[in-house]
Parts: sequence; structure tokens; C-alpha cells
Amino acid sequence: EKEGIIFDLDGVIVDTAKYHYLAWKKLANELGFEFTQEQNELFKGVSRKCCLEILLDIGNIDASQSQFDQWMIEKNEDYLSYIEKMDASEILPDVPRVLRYFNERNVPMALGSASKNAKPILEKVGLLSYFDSIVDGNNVTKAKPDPEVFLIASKNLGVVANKCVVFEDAVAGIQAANLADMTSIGIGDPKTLREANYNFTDFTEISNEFLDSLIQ
Ligand code: B16
Ligand code: MG
Repeated sequence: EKEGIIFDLDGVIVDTAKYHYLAWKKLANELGFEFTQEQNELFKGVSRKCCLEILLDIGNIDASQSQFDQWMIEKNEDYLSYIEKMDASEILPDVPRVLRYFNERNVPMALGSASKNAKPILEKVGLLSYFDSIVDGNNVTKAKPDPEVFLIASKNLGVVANKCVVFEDAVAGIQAANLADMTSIGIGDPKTLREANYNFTDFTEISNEFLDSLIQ
């Protein structure tokens, strides 16, 4: 049976967390409170709506539904102004080598991200054509650690779940991959991502031999 590879976006392919941070910080400051880089860690892999809920909690702010929606739009517009300026120089180290490696071997690849902006970001950095399926915040109803996003990707690729390999930088993403019965590979701090089947700090640590072992 054939294998399939699923990549998270933010923290795996590009570091968009820094732009999310700037946009959330701007909103927090406008609302009169501070938002630290440390607090931004809690936002990784979390949907836009949940992020705003956490942010308003931090600032102790009650919002009406219409205010809440307005702030969601404001944050996203600010975020998109950063995305607009992205190019291939923002791809994380050795990601293109890994994508090419699987592409040359005809291993199907999908994106499994919580972001509703996944497609424009991949387009901006020139990697969209590598993916056979994009599953993102527009296609899922349940957030990671729910395995929904990865199960849809597996279905779209036509690859059974236990033959899928997931690259993730967030704890909730590793848990989602494990719940989906997929091979989970943590990209980032191995202590934080200790639930992963394999751990690497970044893609430069991953040899072609290891990639090969994933598709045997
Ligand atoms: P958007 P991932 C996630 O991306 C980010 O890590 C998270 O911080 C963000 O809130 C979420 O996407 C939604 O993004 O506002 O663009 O829909 O790691 O799942 O690729
Ligand atoms: Mg991520």
C-alpha cells in the first residue's frame, strides 16, 4: 500500500507565527494591554477564533458578537498585509529538498493547517504546486488535536491513515496525528513535542535515508 505525506504550514514550512504575533499584539495594544511573545506560543496551531478568545481573556475584555467579529477582521487584515510581502526567502531551511524528494518519487503530499490563509501563503512562497491537496481552516470544523484535518487529507490523497506521515510543530498537531493513527514527526523542541514518533529540530537534521525509510 502507498504512503502519503502531510505537512503543517506555520512552523513547518514557513514561520508565519511572527506575523500572527505582530497582528495580535497590535490589536491587544489598541485595546490597551500587552501581548508577549511567550503568550503567542499558546496561539500556535490554534484557530483564529480561539486565539481571539484567549487574547480577550488575557486582556480581561468582554465583547459583543459584532465587536468580536470586527476584531477578527481587523487582525486578519493586518496579518494579510505581512503575508503580501512574503517570498521564497521565508521558506524554512531544507523544506524544498524534502518536498522535491517526495515529489520525485511520486509520493502524494497534502497540507494540513488550521489557517484559512494557507493557499495564498503557499502561492506567495512558490510551493503550492507540490501539494495534491490543501486541507485548511476553510475545510475543517474541529480544531487539532481533533484528527479531522489529517483524516480529510488522507482521504483526499487516497492513502489509508496508517500509511500517512505528518510533520508538525505544535503539540496539538502531534496529538491529532497520533489520534489519526499516523506516523507523527515533531519539528521543533523535542521536549515540547515528546509525544511524536520521531523528533527533529528542523529539516536540516533529516537525512534522505530517513525520508526513504518513511516510504518503504
Ligand atoms: P488564520 P498552522 C495556524 O497555522 C497558526 O499556527 C495559528 O497561530 C493561527 O491562528 C491559525 O493557523 C489560523 O490562521 O488566522 O490564517 O486562519 O500551524 O495550523 O499551519
Ligand atoms: Mg504549526
